[in-house]
Amino acid sequence: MIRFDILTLFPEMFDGPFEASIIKRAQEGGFVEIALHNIRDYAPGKHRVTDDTPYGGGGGMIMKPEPIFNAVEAILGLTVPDEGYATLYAQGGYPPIILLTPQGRLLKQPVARSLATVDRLLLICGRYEGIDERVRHYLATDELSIGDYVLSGGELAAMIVVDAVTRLVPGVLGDAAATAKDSHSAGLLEHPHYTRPAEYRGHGIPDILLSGHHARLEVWRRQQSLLRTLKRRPDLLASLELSQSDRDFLAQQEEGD
Ligand code: 6GU
Repeated sequence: MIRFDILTLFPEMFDGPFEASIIKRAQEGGFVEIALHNIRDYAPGKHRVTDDTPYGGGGGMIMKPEPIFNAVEAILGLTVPDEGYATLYAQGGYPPIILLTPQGRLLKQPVARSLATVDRLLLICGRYEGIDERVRHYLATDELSIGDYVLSGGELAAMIVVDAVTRLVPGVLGDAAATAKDSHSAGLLEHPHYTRPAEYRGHGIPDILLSGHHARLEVWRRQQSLLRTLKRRPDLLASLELSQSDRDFLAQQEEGD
């Protein structure tokens, strides 16, 4: 069981995506728990102000540190020491606090796998204009980005983190083998898939799928994965440990070009 605590100014954004499909089932099955916290509820004062203009000018609004520190302290039931949360985190028994920001390290499958090993995760959704640097420095234990493009806020990124991690929690997907074979798990893109009918609008399917030769089918699938990865994402191949037969097959493709 993993518990996600999501700190956001827009909790309503999460309603749809978390109420459907795998994430819904994972919550119902007790595999994950998702708690949404509105940062505004932790802002002091009658007006519950969560942002302010940047020191030194330059325009745009910056998320204030106080509501976020208050929220973390209330949610975790602790006081963040002056030296920062990292000193607590290093003692063990405290959850990671992840800031979603385009400046973070890139979310890749190994990052998701490593997050799936913890029992609690705090996700802080920044907004693009910016977040006071002291949140980064004294609260966050990690910063994640989901890709090299700019979103208006960390909310969609947080949903993606929750999805990528949830499907790795044992029991969430029926078939453990399916997860292992997924694109990027093996570091390769997936081979093509087909289902019935065997002929659709005059388009057939590869003969091997109807042949009943299971060993040959596995070879075909592996080669299709390799071929797809070579053509679409050669960068992925570079960082993989391939078997001799994989390398022979790929070498053959390069000759054919
Ligand atoms: Cl985590 N946040 C924002 N605002 N933009 C992003 C992102 C995160 N990841 C990629 N672009």
